[in-house]
Amino acid sequence: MSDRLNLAITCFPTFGGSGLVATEIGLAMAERGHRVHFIARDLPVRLHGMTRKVVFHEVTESDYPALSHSGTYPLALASKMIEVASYEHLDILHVHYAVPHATAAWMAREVLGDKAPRIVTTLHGTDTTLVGTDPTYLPITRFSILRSDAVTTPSAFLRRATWEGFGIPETFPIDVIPNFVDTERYWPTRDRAHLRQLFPGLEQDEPVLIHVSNFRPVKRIGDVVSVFAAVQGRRLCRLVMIGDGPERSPAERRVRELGLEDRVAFLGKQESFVEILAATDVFLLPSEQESFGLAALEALSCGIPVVASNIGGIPEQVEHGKTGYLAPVGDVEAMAGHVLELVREPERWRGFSRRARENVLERFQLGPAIDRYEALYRRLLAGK
Ligand code: GMT
Repeated sequence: MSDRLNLAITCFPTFGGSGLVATEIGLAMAERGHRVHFIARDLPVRLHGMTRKVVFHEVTESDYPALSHSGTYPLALASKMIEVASYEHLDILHVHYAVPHATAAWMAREVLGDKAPRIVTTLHGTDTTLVGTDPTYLPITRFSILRSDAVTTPSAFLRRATWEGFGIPETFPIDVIPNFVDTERYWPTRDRAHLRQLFPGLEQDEPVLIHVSNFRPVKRIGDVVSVFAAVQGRRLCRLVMIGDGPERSPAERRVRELGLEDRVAFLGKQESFVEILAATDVFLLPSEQESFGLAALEALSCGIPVVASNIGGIPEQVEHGKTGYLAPVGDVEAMAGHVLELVREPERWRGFSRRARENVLERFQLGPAIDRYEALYRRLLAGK
């Protein structure tokens, strides 16, 4: 085995933490001199403009009518994995999401036999807590997890949920490799000019809250609006909403009904929004479930305190009373109270902001996380 690894990564190319984590791993491995391939339906969001560093292989499905309606993506993906593994002599196939990616990887390995790469599966939560344990998919998700050569999760919460949700014995090893953030890119700049472009009448000391997600029901977008409305009733403030999904329209409607449309900016999907994020005051994440909550980590890295629900992997990154506040799911009043404590007390806010950044630098930097993935790949190839 040479020092230079031949690695392929499969992820969903859509907006979402799993695709971002997969892309960052691939780019960082390429920076370290490894040969990196991405096998996906489309170019992952943050890979745009970076493709000279890695090789992209597009998965295309047949447009034959009988096939195009029968969910052939896993088969097309497995075939592409076989092709890339054979031509490129892959060492490692790192898939993000058990269904259908680990399943496709297992199919590819069955076909490739001795020449198959080792399969690393990183679970991200939705595949385990929401979809995987649905009886429709449970047997195949469980099988795909168990057949992987190594499995990782971004939080201890998700490791436990995987063991318990699938009836997998705790002796089955799952490595917790926390998600990470590029702390050079997510930097505490606090340049309010970006916010004044969104809200021309913004006062100098007017707090700005922010939420970033895919606006699915699990994010409880209604609670984001309710927390904002409750804070706004006691202290004038603004809200920036970044992302899109099924809950966006209802949220926009509610904001209009409340007469708050001039105080809320819905920006939709944004490839890069770090300057805006870094200039805001509090990040809101009142989700029903979150295996990790990568968007909150990006905020903490910019020194923005987080007010979130006390569920899933969030307490593993947000320290209650130190870098943010956690409250029970749906407790809008408690969350609004916490936001008010932060925006009314600048000294408290500064302490939270400083500790948030320090904590990220200490525990969630990109380099050490990539070291852990690389060590895992090498351990598998050494047969340990
Ligand atoms: O629901 C989302 O936010 C999208 C989903 C994804 O596929 O990216 O996010 C999951 O993976 C992220 C990266 O590990 C985690 O930060 C999110 O917490 C997780 N979402 C859920 O568990 C609901």
